[in-house]
Amino acid sequence: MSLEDKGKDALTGADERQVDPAQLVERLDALNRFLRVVDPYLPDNDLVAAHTMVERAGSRLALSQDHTVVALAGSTGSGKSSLFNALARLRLSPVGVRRPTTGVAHACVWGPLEPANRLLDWIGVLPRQRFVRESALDGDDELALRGLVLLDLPDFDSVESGHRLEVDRLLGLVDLVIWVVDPQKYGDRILHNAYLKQFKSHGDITIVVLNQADRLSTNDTDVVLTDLKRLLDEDGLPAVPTMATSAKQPGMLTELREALEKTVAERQAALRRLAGDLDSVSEQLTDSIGPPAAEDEVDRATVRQLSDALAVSAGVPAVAAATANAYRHRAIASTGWPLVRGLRKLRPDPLKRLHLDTTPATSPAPIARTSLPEADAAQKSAVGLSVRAVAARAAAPLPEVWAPALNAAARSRAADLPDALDRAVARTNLGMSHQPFWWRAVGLLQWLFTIVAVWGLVWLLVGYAVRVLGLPALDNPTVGDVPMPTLLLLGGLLLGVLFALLIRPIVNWGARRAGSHAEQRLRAAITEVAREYVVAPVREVLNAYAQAREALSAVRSE
Ligand SMILES: Nc1nc2c(ncn2[C@@H]2O[C@H](COP(=O)(O)OP(=O)(O)O)[C@@H](O)[C@H]2O)c(=O)[nH]1
Ligand SMILES: [Mg+2]
Repeated sequence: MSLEDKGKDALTGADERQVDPAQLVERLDALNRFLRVVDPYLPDNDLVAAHTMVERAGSRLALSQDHTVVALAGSTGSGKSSLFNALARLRLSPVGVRRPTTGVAHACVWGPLEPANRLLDWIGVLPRQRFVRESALDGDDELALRGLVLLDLPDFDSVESGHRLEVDRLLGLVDLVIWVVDPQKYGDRILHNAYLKQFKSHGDITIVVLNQADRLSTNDTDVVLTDLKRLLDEDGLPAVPTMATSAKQPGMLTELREALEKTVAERQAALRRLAGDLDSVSEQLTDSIGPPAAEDEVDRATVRQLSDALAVSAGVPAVAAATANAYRHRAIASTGWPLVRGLRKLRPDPLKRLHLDTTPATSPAPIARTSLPEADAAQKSAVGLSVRAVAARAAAPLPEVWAPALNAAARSRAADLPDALDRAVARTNLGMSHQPFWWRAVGLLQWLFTIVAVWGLVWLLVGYAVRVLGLPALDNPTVGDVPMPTLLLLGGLLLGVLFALLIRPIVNWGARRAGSHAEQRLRAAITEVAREYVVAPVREVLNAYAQAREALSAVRSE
């Protein structure tokens, strides 16, 4: 640091930071990104300040950066207008003898007016309140202030409430504020609480002057300045430059002029102001961002609980039971005793009754609809609870402001759920499209037994007819003592019945297996629906949270 710089630092006493414009723009972009990401999810009220900041910063950066807008602010009679005139060395702004004084700001531009006009349009200073301090008039005297745009603000404590609103508006736009206090009112509560404390992230663009110091002895000036510094310390502004000034006493403005010259030369005030705004806005936003949350925050157990509830509401147990019944029904219809088969086939198929196709899932089923009953109230409320549990699980590590968004996301597609579940059930391949090979084999055997029995019966009948008609008797072979036709008839019948009985447990076992296979496939389909309709929207919010978190840390990084 050069000697000259040291001198200047001693002059202002502030620990000033250098703001890199490129970095500032990066931080602003990050804030913009943050807002874009969180806008759909967080309450508008929490974001107003940030939105305003981004917009203001964009406008200010697009306007002249060669100009520094400095406002003189303070309470009625502190001497703002007098200081304004004294600094401009003109009689521009009416010095208040009557109250209330003017409610609009006056501006004085050092250098040509034209380039500053757009800036003043944006700030909202009426053209007729703009004055020019042409350096040409003063030779080199005013050259050091070229680029300064000085504003004389209305009184913040005016009896007209509109004045205060105008002050607040202007304080949000200017690059640097000189608070003008006088020996009587420097401790004013409103000044400290409503204004200076709110400017604590703007210490590097704040100067406090004790005006009317010509009315105090040097000693008293020191005492008041010390007390003023103590108050500023309490306001959270320990490092702001303070100085005694007088609008009346020639020479008592030198320190202030030098501070202004330095500010104008550095062209940093506008950037520092925006950086300070970014600091305080991002500080407020930190409440909305907590620890990192992984997208897979919704754990398996929670998803499982949800898909269980959905499965019940979609009638999965009923369909699984119907599949088992259908297996039994079809098995008996193909492996039973031919007569029993015929009777079986008269009864409806349990799956077809539910309009459940047995076609594999690969075949497109455009109007797939089951005729399962709608979920009842208890099932619906169980689904509601599990959906909320997903939201709650995802919300657990996040700050509370995110809970409503997660809840809304989890329920965003609730209305489409029943249809989606029904479609999923209808499209699931229940594994019932092919007849097992052994059914056919057993079926053939049963036919064989039946043919044998019928053969025996016919033989017996023919033998009987021969006897009745008195024809020469047939020579009936016997096996042991039993005649062959009887053996064939009884053997065929017995084998058929025995086989049917033996097959039963195997059919039952197969039915249970078919039921549980169907249930597994249905559950997989239901879990897909749960993921798509409930978990995915929640993940979207979690993803937004992660992006917002990253963006905010970029805003806060310096
Ligand atoms: N002695 C003295 N009087 C001042 C000084 N500054 C302003 N005044 C007087 O204080 C009164 C209010 O000044 P004015 O500039 O209108 O204050 P404003 O309300 O803050 O704009 C006027 O009568 C000024 O003459 C100063 O530095 N010394
Ligand atoms: Mg005034």
